[in-house]
Amino acid sequence: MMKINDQRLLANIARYAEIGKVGEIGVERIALSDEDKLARDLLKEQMLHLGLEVHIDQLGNMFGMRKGKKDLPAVAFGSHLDTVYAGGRYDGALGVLAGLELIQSLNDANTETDRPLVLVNFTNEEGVRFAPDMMGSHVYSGQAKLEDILNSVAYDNPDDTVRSRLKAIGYNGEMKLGSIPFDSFLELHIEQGPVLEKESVDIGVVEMVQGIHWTRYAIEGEANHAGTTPNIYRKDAGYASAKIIDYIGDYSRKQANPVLTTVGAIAYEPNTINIIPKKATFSLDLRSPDDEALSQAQTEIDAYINDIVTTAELTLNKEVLVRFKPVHFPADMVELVQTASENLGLSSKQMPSGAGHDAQMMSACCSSTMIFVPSVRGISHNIEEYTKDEDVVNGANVLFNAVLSRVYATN
Ligand code: HGY
Ligand code: MN
Ligand code: MN
Repeated sequence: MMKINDQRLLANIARYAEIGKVGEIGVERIALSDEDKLARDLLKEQMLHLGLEVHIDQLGNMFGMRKGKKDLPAVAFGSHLDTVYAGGRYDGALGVLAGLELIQSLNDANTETDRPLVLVNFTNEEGVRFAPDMMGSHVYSGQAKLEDILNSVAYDNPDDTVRSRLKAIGYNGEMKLGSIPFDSFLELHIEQGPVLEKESVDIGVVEMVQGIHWTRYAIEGEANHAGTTPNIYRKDAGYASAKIIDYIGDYSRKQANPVLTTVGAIAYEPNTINIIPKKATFSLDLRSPDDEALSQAQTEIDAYINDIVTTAELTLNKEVLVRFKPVHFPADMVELVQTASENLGLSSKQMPSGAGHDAQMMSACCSSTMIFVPSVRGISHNIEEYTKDEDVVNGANVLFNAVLSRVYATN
């Protein structure tokens, strides 16, 4: 079994965590921001230092290619360097930097492989400023049109588009998406949930990723005076949205159905103590491993929203942002990770992923799978996000050996 250089990987993770540092251990590196650029520039420099061919595609996805002895489709691995607001240092970066480390370890050992290796940093996995999430891998795998995505507008600034920000940070690459053929894609990632830590298991062998629906709603009523307007004359967008958000929360809690519902973002206009809200905008994030249950939840929640809006004589604008189906990874890829974990003497558990990932998108174009390592207290998308050094190293070694078991051409 080959092993990575533990201290070098841990030092590199700490180095990237300084880019967009928040508090003690947190990181905020929003996609296509200046911080994202700094991290990308460092990755490019390190890729070149390792002798990799660096390619940037038209959506800013970054590829570091290590040639193989044969001209075959590449074994790819990686993740994303962007984070959520007030996020952590491991979500995404772990997969990219463990990939960089395994390449450096192969260079140290002067080991050649039949297949080329490609390290990938996908653009805008988090989707927090520009929808959809998993943007770079979603387009790379042919599931959305590049032009549509380049025109995606930032939630918080209509002047910023994906196209304008890619240009601003110098990552509006030339390479057509999908020009590097992949044999497979492997992603090491923190679990971002409590299971592995609770069950004291070293490695999560991910079998599937649940489906995701993202929608944004804007309800419009009429601003009016909080003191002079009797209830019967009110067109109160705030009150309507409160009833809806209560229904959405109950939907996931009251029924024994496998759907998680989250209203993560909400905004009132004019958002003033003595004015009845004219407008209420809120997001809806639905997750389920069961696509039927996901569609059913979307239908029922939309019906409830329409009913509330109509009865209160308000207006509604609904924007569909994401409709990603659950994805099951191929058994042979899951087996690869299972075997690598066992060969390294690590305990493992086959499990689903609650979060969306680039591997979920890459499944549409090549054999993909994921490796999880424990999240302390199951915390993620939070500046307290933490994974122990030994778990970081375990995950990187499993990725290393899973990749090695795929790089020798069978034919
Ligand atoms: O939303 C997700 O599950 C991922 O973090 N983008
Ligand atoms: Mn992630
Ligand atoms: Mn994330």
